[in-house]
Amino acid sequence: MKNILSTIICAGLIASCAILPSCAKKTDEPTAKKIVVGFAQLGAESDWRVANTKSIKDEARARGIDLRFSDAQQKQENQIKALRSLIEQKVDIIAFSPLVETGWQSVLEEIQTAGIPVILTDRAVDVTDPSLYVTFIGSDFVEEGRRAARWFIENTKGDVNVFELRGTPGASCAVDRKKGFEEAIAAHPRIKIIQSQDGNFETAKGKEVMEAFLKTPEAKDCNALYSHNDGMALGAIQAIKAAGRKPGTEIKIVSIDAVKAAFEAMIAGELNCTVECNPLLGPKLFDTIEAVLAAKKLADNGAKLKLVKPGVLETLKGNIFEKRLTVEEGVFDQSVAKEQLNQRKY
Ligand code: GYE
Repeated sequence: MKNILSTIICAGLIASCAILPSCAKKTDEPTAKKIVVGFAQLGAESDWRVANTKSIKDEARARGIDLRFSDAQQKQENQIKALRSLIEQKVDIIAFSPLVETGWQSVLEEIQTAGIPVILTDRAVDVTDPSLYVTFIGSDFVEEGRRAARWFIENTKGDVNVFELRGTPGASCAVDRKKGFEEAIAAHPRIKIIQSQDGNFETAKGKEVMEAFLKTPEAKDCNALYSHNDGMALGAIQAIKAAGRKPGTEIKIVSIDAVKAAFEAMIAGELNCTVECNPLLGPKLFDTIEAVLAAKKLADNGAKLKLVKPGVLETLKGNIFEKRLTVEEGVFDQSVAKEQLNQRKY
C-alpha cells in the first residue's frame, strides 16, 4: 500500500541512526537538538514568490529552526542539485516548491533512500509513487482558474475573446489554472480563448508577449486578458497602454495572486479582478514539519501509526497528515480594492 503510512514507516526503517537523536545510544547528547530543514525554492520570479520566501524564512527564524535555503533561479537542474546537496547535509526534513511537475522521480527516490521525509509546498509533482512525499501544502489551482472564468461569465455580455498569458510551461499551477478556466467557460460559447502564450510568471515577459500579440491581426478582436499571475498582467497592462488601448475597459483583465500591486491596478481601473493565491505558507509548513518529525520519531521507535482514512494518518499523538493541504482564498474586484489594499499582507 503506497500512502503516507508507508512513507513514514519506510523513512523510519531506512533512516540511519546517525541522523536520528531518538535512536542514538550516546547519553551525553543534547536533548533539544535544533531541527534542520532544507528548503529548495524555485526562484524569485514574482511578488508572490518573494512573499512566499519571506514567510518561510520568518517562520523558521521565529521557531529557532536551522533553515538551509536555496534559490534555483527558475532552473530545474539547479533545484535537483540543491536537493542532492540537502541529502549530503543530512537534514532532518526537506521541503521544496517544484518548478515543474515532471522529472522528480529519481531525486525523490534518492531522498527516500536516505530516510528523509519530503513535504511539497506551493506546486505539485507528477510521480507514479505517492509515497515519495508525505504531503503537499498549497492552493487549489484548478479552482483558481474556475474563479477567474467566473468573473468573465458574471460580469460581461456578448462575445469575449480572451488572450491567455500562461505561467511557466509544465508548472502544476499553469497546467491547472488553464484547465479550470477552460472547464468553466466550456458551457459559455460566447467566451473563447483566441490565443494562449507563455509568460513564465514574469512581469517583463508578460509585457513582451503582450506587445508582440498586439501587433498581430487577431489582436483587434481581443477584448479580454486572462493572466495566470498578477505580475504578467501588470506587464501586459503597460503594453496595452503603449499600444493605445485601454486596459480594464476595452480589454477586461483578470489575473491570479492578489498581490498589493494588483489592488493598486484595480484602483487605477486598469485591472478588473484578482483571484487570491496565498503565498504565506510558512506557519502551516512548519506546523506540518514538526508534526511529521514527531510522527517519524514515534515510527522509528517502533510505535504503530494508524491510518484513519486513505491518505490521512493519525499518530498516537493525534497528528494528522492529508495528502493535500489547501488554504482559504478569496476573489477581489475593483469595488473592494481600496478597502482591501491596507489589509493586504503581501
Ligand atoms: O501564482 C506566481 C508564482 O506557484 C502559485 O508562482 C505559484 C505561482 C504564483 O510565480 O506568481
